[in-house]
Amino acid sequence: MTNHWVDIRNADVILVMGGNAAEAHPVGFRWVTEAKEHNNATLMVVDPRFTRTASVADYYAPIRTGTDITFLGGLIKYLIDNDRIQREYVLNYTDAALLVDEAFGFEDGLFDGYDESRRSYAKESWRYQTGADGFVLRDDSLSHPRCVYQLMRAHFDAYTPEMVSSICGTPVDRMLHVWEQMASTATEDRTLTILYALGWTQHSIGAQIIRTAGMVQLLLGNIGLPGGGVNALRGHSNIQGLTDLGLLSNQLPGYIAAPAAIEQSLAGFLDARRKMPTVADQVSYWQHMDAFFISLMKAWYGERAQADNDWCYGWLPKLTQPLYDVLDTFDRMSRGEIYGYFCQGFNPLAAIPDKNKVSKALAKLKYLVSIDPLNTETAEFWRNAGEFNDVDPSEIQTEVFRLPANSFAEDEGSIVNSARWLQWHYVAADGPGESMPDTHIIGALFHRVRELYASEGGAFPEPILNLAWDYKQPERPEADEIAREFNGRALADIRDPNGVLVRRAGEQLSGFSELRDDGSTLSGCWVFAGAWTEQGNQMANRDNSDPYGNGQTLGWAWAWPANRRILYNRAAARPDGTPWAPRKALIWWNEAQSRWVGSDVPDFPANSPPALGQMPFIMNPEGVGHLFAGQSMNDGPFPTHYEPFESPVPEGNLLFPRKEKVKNNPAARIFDADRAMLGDWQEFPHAATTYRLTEHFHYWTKHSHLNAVVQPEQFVEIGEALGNELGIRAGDWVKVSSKRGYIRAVAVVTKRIRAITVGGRIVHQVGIPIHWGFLGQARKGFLANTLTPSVGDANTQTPEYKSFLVKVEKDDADHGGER
Ligand SMILES: Nc1nc2c(c(=O)[nH]1)N[C@H]1C(S)=C(S)[C@@H](COP(=O)(O)OP(=O)(O)OC[C@H]3O[C@@H](n4cnc5c(=O)[nH]c(N)nc54)[C@H](O)[C@@H]3O)O[C@H]1N2
Ligand SMILES: Nc1nc2c(c(=O)[nH]1)N[C@H]1C(S)=C(S)[C@@H](COP(=O)(O)OP(=O)(O)OC[C@H]3O[C@@H](n4cnc5c(=O)[nH]c(N)nc54)[C@H](O)[C@@H]3O)O[C@H]1N2
Ligand SMILES: [Mo]
Repeated sequence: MTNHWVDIRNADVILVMGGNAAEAHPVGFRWVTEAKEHNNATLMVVDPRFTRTASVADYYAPIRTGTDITFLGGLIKYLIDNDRIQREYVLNYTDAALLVDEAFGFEDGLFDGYDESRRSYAKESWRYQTGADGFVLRDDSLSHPRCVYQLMRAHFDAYTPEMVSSICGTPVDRMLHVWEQMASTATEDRTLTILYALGWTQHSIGAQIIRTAGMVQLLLGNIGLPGGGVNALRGHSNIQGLTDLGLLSNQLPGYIAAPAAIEQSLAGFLDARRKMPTVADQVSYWQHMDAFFISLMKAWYGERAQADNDWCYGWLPKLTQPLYDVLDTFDRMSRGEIYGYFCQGFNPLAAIPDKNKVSKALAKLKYLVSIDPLNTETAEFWRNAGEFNDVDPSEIQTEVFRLPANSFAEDEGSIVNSARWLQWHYVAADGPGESMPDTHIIGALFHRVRELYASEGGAFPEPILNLAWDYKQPERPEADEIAREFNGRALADIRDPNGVLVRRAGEQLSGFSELRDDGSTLSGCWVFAGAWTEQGNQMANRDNSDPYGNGQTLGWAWAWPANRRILYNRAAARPDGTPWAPRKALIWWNEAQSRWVGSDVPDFPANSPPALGQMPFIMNPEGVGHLFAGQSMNDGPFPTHYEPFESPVPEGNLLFPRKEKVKNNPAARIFDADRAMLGDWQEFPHAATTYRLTEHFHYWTKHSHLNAVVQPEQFVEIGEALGNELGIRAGDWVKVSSKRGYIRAVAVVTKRIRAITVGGRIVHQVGIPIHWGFLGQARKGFLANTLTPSVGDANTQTPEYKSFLVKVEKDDADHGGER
């Protein structure tokens, strides 16, 4: 989230799109209710289904899955055509005025520099023009044909209401109503918050949908203000912490992109990530990359990391293409290229697309380890469960080890929520039986592996043998020890540029401004610096006082970065430092004190006067928000509509009809073997999506008796029109098939899913909850991912779980009762 849960109550308009917050985030959703009650906010929902969130909304609009770029792209055109943008904000705080390279182009659905054989772009022209002084060129009249504003206007010119409606299936009047409400926040005294989750991410164009939302919020002047922002409502309770700490296979802690195979030298690696300002006087905080990275190497390799050995850079793994994400890993595994696999809190047989592919891949392993408090379908992938898991155990030789782990309530530690708050929690009960905290399991495994390397050698022992591991009980690192290490400490006395001592050797750092690039500091995750200081554990803070009455509560827990609650909060004030409107005041320049004051921690130096012109987007070298994404995205600097890889539209991409190459995202992740497993609209005519229910948490609560009672049996949802067409009534059994397999379930025939018109043709949508499987106390069911395709987003490789094709048939056999 750019903002945070409590701050939702400051919004005037709330758009829930690509998520179902009332169902999947029912506790956080109370802040939406508070905004409605106390701020008279308007809540709008855009979803293929009329959801639980829609049921308490002021307005609902249906949409076909996978078409949100079109809906939001149409809005961008609407805002520009009707002059509903926040001009002063756009001119000063975005790149609208910046000029783009002359060679940049977009034609027939493709950006320049596309290489079809590699499914990727060269990106060379995807950049701003710079002058002789090295700074970016601009045209404040916004009329130059190469300025971002004009290029963006041209890019979305085809997204007329009629075109948008014919792609999305949203009726024009519904769409215009939503757009108009959103446009009403272009004024200085109103804000819109956008709440989204996996209805946006789980598409082959997922990251670009979210970018389009970011562009809309920049044009409306809603980023950095209370009640504004683009807010990802995240999934598992600590999944924010997972990405912060770099547990994705292509990241290091603190959002540092991991080194690639072509980056064999440390200097080149740092040069590519160290961003110097490209507009005079800007903060460009990534210019401190060396301090972040070298402090990380000191945390990992301690005394061994020294300037003369490049801080052990040579020991870091270097990424090859494709990456080591789950789609790639299971593809390699299916080709027999992986020997063993560890699942820690992960049930891939249930969670990963194309269950039959995953099942065959697991069977090629020598061994599989499951570290989990519960038994999982993955750990029992070899078990024949009839139709639900139709395998022959005698053909599977994989050895499975199950290591029982504690669950969160049995461990101490921090959990990072969607709002970037690190909140400390304590042990509520000891784990049962032989279960252990995850940290102890990993600690013990690490020591066994290290002993083997020490006694037997191995291909590349140095990084394992030399890893710094200074915990009191080496096999049992404790949460507080790890947390102090993430925060970081001084290894020598630290002085500021004037020679004044800021930190003594051995002391905890107070924040990332104290990190150094000379090896005199250590920090396991630079964005967490400040979480455990000399004043103690800031994550345990529990003071909820709210002196400004706007819910920022700086004394409650600790938010990264620097305990800042709203990112880019400089944008909450005009260029001259005064708030845009009194009711949206957050931080402002106090002339008498010569500093920024207010209810949040300023997102840039607090003593930097407005006259200096430091702009709010401090992580960007230009200091402004990017309407033009430059080279940061793999599939283009501007978002473009592409169809899901399985699309119900015969003409393909209606923006570029019958142009096969740009029917789907030309840079999305797809392997050849999976392409052969895609179905077409003639055989599989219905557009399907998958989703959650409040009563279950993924695949684990079916082990709990009470959850199994409230939501006992697998079902799929279809609209009344499709029910009538196929002669299916509520309670009938149906068979739902895709190119990859089939499931059987009870039909819920509902008014909540309406048939929509796409390209002049009726399309039926089918809803498939994900929670059933062949284990647990609920009735046995099919894994929903039997149906989904193995296709991934071009930037994140997140699978396209939310848009694919199925065929629904009435199933006359009686599968009722306990099976
Ligand atoms: N009770 C419960 N809560 C949970 C979870 C759980 O399993 N159970 N899981 C947690 C996790 S890990 C996550 S990631 C979050 C997920 O939170 P959400 O993303 O909110 O949950 P989903 O139900 O997967 O999908 C949300 C909605 O997206 C809609 N949708 C599908 N395709 C599209 C599309 O193309 N466009 C638009 N606009 N909408 C679309 C679906 O109809 C659905 O209503 O929930 C978390 N919360
Ligand atoms: N079709 C379809 N597929 C999807 C999705 C979808 O919307 N549609 N959503 C996707 C999303 S967003 C997600 S997050 C994944 C979820 O996929 P998974 O994360 O694989 O599923 P879970 O069942 O949430 O969790 C896996 C295991 O973690 C264990 N666990 C819980 N606490 C702990 C702990 O403290 N330590 C350890 N070691 N284990 C623990 C649980 O017992 C459980 O067995 O599914 C994805 N798959
Ligand atoms: Mo998730």
